Amino acid sequence: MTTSRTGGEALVEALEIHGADHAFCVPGESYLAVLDALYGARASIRLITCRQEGGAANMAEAYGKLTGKPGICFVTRGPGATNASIGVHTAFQDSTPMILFIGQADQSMLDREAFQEVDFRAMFAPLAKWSAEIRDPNRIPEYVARAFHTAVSGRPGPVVLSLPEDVLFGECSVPATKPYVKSEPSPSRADMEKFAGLLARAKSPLLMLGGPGWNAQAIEDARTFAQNFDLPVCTSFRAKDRFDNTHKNYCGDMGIGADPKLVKRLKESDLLIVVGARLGEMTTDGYTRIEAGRTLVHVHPGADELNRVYQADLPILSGVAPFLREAAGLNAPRNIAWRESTEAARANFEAWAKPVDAPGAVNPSDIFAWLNKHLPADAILANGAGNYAGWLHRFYLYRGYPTLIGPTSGAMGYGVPASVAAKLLHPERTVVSCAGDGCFLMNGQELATAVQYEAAIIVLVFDNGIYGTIRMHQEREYPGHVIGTDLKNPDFVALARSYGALGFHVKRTDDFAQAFHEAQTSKKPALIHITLDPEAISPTTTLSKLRAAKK
Ligand SMILES: Cc1ncc(C[n+]2csc(CCOP(=O)(O)OP(=O)(O)O)c2C)c(N)n1
Ligand SMILES: [Mg+2]
Repeated sequence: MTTSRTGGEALVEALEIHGADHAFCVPGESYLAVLDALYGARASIRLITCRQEGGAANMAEAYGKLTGKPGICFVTRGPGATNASIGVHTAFQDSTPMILFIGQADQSMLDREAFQEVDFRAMFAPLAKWSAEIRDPNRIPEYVARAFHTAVSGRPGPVVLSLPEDVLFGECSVPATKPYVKSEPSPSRADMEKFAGLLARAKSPLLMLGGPGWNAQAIEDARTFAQNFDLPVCTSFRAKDRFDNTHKNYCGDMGIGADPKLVKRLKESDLLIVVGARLGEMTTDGYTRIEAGRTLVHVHPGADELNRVYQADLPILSGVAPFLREAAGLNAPRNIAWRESTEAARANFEAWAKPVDAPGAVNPSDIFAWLNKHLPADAILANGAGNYAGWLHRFYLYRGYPTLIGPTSGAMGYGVPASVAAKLLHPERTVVSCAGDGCFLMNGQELATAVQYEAAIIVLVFDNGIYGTIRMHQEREYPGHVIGTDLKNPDFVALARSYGALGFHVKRTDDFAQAFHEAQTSKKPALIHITLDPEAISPTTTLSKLRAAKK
């Protein structure tokens, strides 16, 4: 039996063996040999052609978030790779498994600044978990196997592989790779004994959930553990779907603009148990929320994340799932000292998540309250960055996992492509993309991809005519000095229709239900343009209040 095949064929063969079922791309002549091999493999790998590499990379990233398997993205040399870099950055910050393959110039041309030549190893060194260039077609199975393993192991993240043209057209004669097997650290018995001891001595513990490596069993185990010990449970920045927000133990989101009462609880807790989350700038509000004096247990699958900023009293190198399996089996004391405190935490959260008054004819908090009532528990909500996301994350109640796909990197333009990937993976589920007017136009072109592949996403465009987040900071720091933050927008409804999607315009809160219902029953991609009063800048303040505050 001969093993001879082109480099392109060997690469796609390896993808099939490792279980890739989708790949997201913008084509380039630099990797025609891969495209041809994908033609041969079209029954097992669905190739999604996008309109901009930023869209393709974000889709691959969202695929990684939703499946725990590396999202696969193919792009061409310099211009393609630079466009795709945003998705790599997000995958890094979000610990998402992903592999970006880049068509590279022929090796005989390299180091002459050949057409679109970039040293991708150097370019992606600080952006990716690992970046490499394959120089010999016979080493393709080895590199691809390592790429899959690296992307999923420890703290997951993005891998970038550069593929010189001669390597793809060349001959590969080595045997095929074996499928990768994910290895995941578990807590030791000594870890769990120490942990049980700390819990037994605690008076006001708090459990914080987040990060990568979750699955249905881990979600279930987190609930069992929290219930058994009646722990108040919060989630880290953009991880609100790791615990049912309607559960009596859920007490809020430790993201941007977190509930001050929750922050106070964090500061006053004597035992903070962080499972899976990084203790990053957003979750700690600039490294201010966690102070010395409390006992910290930090569970994380990446050794480099433990003790990175905060010295843990008990650092546990473990995936979230194996840790929670053990934690769910711990025996709780009969009398739990903090039971009333947990009830109070829940009452705070319920008050915090109640709709608030807002200036203008559309109140975003009422929109999310409506979605709480009408979306199925498994609906997926995607978002990018902007103040509109503050309304979403304060008022929408996530009830299943995975249902939240939003970047901790704070990348605008993520929501539309991410929701396309989600709908392709879960055609039976409702998938809603939330965007600001600024955010939407950063990757709104992927509405064409949604139409092309019949991915019936529902895009909510919250249009306040400004880059709201920046205007908010501008008014606070330099009141009245408005520059660079006004937007003159297209007619979003006409734009959606020109793509072949449905378009609706919502000018009053009460119009939303009808528009959403029509979008949902149409089974077509749809955009709902929601006009907001720019004054409604956040649930806690208005632009004029901010301006007045400094004067
Ligand atoms: C790719 C990218 N570019 C710039 C920023 C900086 N930034 C953060 S939020 C924001 C404004 C978002 O505007 P919009 O989408 O209209 O939402 P709004 O804040 O108005 O609700 C900007 C420019 C960013 N986070 N990401
Ligand atoms: Mg805006």
